[in-house]
Amino acid sequence: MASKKIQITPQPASFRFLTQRKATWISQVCVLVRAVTETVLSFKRLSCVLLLLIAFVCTAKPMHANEAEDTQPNIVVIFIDDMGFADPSCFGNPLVKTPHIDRLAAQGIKLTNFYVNSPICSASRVAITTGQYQGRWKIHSFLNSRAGNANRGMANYLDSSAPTTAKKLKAAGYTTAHFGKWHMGGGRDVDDAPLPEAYGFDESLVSFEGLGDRLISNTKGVERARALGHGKVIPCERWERMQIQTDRTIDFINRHQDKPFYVRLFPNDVHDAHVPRPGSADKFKTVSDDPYARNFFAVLQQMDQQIGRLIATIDALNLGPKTLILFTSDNGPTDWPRKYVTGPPAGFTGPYRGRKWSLFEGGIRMPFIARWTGKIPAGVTDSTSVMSAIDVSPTLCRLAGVKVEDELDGLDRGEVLLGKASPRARPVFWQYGHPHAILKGGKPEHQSPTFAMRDGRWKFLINPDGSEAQLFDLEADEGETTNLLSSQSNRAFAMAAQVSKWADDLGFQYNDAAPLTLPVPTIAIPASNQLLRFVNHGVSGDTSSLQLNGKAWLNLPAFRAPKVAGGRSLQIKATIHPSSSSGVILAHGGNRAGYSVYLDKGQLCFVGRVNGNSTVIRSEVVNDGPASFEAKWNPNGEMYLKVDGKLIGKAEAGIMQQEPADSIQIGADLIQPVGNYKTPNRFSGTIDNLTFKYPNGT
Ligand SMILES: [Ca+2]
Repeated sequence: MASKKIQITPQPASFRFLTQRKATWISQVCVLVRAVTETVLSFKRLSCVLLLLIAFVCTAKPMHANEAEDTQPNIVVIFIDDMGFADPSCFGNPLVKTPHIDRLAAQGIKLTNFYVNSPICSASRVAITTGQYQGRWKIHSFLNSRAGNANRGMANYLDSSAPTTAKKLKAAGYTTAHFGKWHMGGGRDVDDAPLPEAYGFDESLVSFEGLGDRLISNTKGVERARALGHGKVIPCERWERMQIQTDRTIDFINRHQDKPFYVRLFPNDVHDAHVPRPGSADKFKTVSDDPYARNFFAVLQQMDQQIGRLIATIDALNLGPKTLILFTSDNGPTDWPRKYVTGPPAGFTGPYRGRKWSLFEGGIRMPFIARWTGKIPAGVTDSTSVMSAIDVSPTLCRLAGVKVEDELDGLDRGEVLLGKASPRARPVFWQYGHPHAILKGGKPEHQSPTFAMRDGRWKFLINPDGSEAQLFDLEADEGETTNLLSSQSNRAFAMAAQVSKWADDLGFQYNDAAPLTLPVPTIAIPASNQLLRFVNHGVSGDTSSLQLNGKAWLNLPAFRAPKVAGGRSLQIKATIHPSSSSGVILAHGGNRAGYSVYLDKGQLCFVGRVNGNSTVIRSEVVNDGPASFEAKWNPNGEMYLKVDGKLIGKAEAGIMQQEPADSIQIGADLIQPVGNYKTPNRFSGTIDNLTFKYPNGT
């Protein structure tokens, strides 16, 4: 196995180089020894020995440098932000062309089974940077403010002791640089994150978020960034960022074309908001009636043009045969629930289910291109080999002849890049969601369980409590539509056991005693920028109108509940048509902390519980409605209730010190009652347009 690898990857190239170099030295030393021996016989040959000695000293060192340059490829990694699998036209964009990316693909290899390790920025960036699962560095989701990070059990930045490709290549003689989005720490109120140079980069120009010299494209952001210090803050327009980042990359390549270099171009495009150069979206009027979509296409096209400029530079310098170029994206395309109001959000996932924030394929399977002229076969598509972003670091290091530590999670996939398809020797695992992130997918069917695993053709997904277990055969069912849990239960059990072992290794909670259960019917309720998928126990209707018959209720498992303790604001709004005089509309409770809105003898009540003490605001009798209400709990501890737009009352409830213990229930309060009523206190009637608001960043 090991010898097979050595034959295929260019590691042997450097091995050959070492062997050749040693052979050269040995032959030169032999010549010297022979000459010295002969000299003993004849002092007349002293001048010859001196000449040989001079030749030896002069030729040995430069030979080393020249050969090293021949065997160490330049490396360019392009990591687009929020670009979907099918956004490049060579991966299936149905509406617009990306000719420069397509040309790169035609000159290299396309992988259609390449995965990032997270469906969100920071976490995905840590994995591709380190070659390790990001959970090892406690960066499970996007990096936020200190409080936002602490609430989710996350670090504020990538520890600078983490292994990185840049450190290893720099140690091997490469000149290194990072231009573009960083988002591995430094920004908002985090001013003590290490600069990119601490991770092995000789040069950098970052953007939101990172420290050191950085591009910032909004006025408030510029002020905030300047207040943080640590580098020059360069204001620019949003549509200028990628051109500047590409300019810097081109300048770096021009300056370092004679020695091995490693450069990362990580644009902020094509992340929303999509703000193209003024006027540049007009040409897409024939493609889409939606101005939002047109803006996206313009940003995508500008990104493609910058990629074209970069590749043209490399080719004009005749660096193609010496330069390995990787091109991919950090996670699937955006999926804000609010975008569905006017049309689908921007970005294409091809045949794949789910988008950003999802462990279904659309969130993590990315378009991937590798080009190395003369080394990587041109125009090839590998549609079987699984490769993951954690594999990028060991693969690049091996191709550069650099040692890779055993503790990396990633595998050397150099042979795949060089055109030899092969199965990945180990499964790939994912964790995204509770307790570090809330699923934000804009459609209920996009939201995935917390854990996922890909092994060969099989994909398995599961929650930490065994729920929503799903097994898919991706070769037969790339859209993840047919759950094989029941028909292939032994395979599912075996994969669940592997997920459990991996979760244990990474320090994630996972209850391996819980039975595997199938997904159950849910109804999604909007909550700020999220959809909360409540498990449906007999409720009729849909998101906009819930009909409860006195037995039906909805339940959001506690692990999915947005956090509310510690002075976060919360707001609940709905219009009710009650057919019973009492009953719980919504309760999120426990006997120490919680809140509930309920009807009591025809009066609407809002109760908050802090340290076991209840505070209640009670309305006049609303009879059978309709009555619209707004219940709000502010971060300063003040609650209020409005009915039909009129303020009913305010109260000082204080601040919950701990999260409510139970799940969130609609239409009943089944475990520990929050209010002064008896469980289950079921509601009959209709609840229309129920929405929550919770703070962002949970
Ligand atoms: Ca991203």
